[in-house]
Amino acid sequence: MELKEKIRKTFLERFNEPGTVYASAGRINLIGEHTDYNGGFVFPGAIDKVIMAEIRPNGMEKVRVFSIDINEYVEFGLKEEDAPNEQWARYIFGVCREIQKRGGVVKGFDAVFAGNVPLGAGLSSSAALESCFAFALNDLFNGNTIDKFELAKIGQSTEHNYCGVMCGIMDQFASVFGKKDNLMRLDCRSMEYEYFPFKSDSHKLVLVDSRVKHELKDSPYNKRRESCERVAKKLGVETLRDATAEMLNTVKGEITAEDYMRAKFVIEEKERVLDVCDALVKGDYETVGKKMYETHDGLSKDYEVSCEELDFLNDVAKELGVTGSRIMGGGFGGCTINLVKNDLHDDFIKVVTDRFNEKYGHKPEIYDVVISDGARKIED
Ligand code: GAF
Repeated sequence: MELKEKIRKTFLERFNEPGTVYASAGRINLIGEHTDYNGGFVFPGAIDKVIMAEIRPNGMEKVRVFSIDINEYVEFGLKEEDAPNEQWARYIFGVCREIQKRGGVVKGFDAVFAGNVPLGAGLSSSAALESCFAFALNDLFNGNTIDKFELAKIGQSTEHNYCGVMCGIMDQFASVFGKKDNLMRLDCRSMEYEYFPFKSDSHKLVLVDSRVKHELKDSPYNKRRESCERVAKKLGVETLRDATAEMLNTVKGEITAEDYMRAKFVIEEKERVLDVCDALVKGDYETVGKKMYETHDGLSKDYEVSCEELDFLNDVAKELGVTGSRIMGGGFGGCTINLVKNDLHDDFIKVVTDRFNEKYGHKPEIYDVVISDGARKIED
């Protein structure tokens, strides 16, 4: 059964009357990793995999919500002390609270949701969930008066204040602002952004999901951020966006070797995003791909957020002549994103699947990327 039909049917069974259906998307990121919380550039796009929810105000002071995928039902109130224990419900509770903290209105509602964004794959299922509810609650209770950037920030603050992940703005931004066939370059300092049409006749974007669990909470993600902040402080700049390789070298002896490697990666990565944008405009996919491999090396060796399986996927891609390949998202598992020539596409998928399976005893999931719209109302 299709996602929407499944949600409609379950909602009616549980709550008797229909509500309104909303969705928001997972994301990919072509390049610009761990740059968002350093005030740098990112280059994401929303994809055709979504979290979808049917929602209806219930006239009560509580939220009643059922997750089809987890097969769990949770109720919670709307005051700070009402926070649920279930992690998935905390995302929704956090969104409600963050809207209220900004002076927005949230009243009781019933909801059923499900999704096809693979969990823990680095495709931002949590941002899709937050953005779906932020968008819906803006529509249902606030007459769409909360602007789109604020909706993204509501998702980000939810991660910070209710889920323990000190993430940047990229995932929620992509999920809210995504536009079909377009990537977006976001300057995470000024928050200026630009759409870049991405429809190639010669190449495809392919995700290879190692199915190694990716969980940012309790992962060293927050530690990476702390390293960057320490170095920025040492350099007397607000974020590493304002740092250069020369500046970093002047403090090399005064910071730990680890902090030095983290900052070095971030400083190099912010330049790579700009280079990739220029190359894309010229249709120069070779340069785009070369930069993607450089990012992978940096994430693996300097930022140390890769793992054996992802390095293996990257090696196989390189060996097969894939134009570009790298670990995508926060790291510690999840997917590689691959820029693959059309005539190599089928062979690449076959060989990478077989070789990974041979080595690790399970097949990776393969997803062809379809760049799609972000948060939206699906049906009244
Ligand atoms: C995760 C975070 F949520 C993002 O903010 C970003 O830092 C990303 O990792 C790494 O680029 O997805």
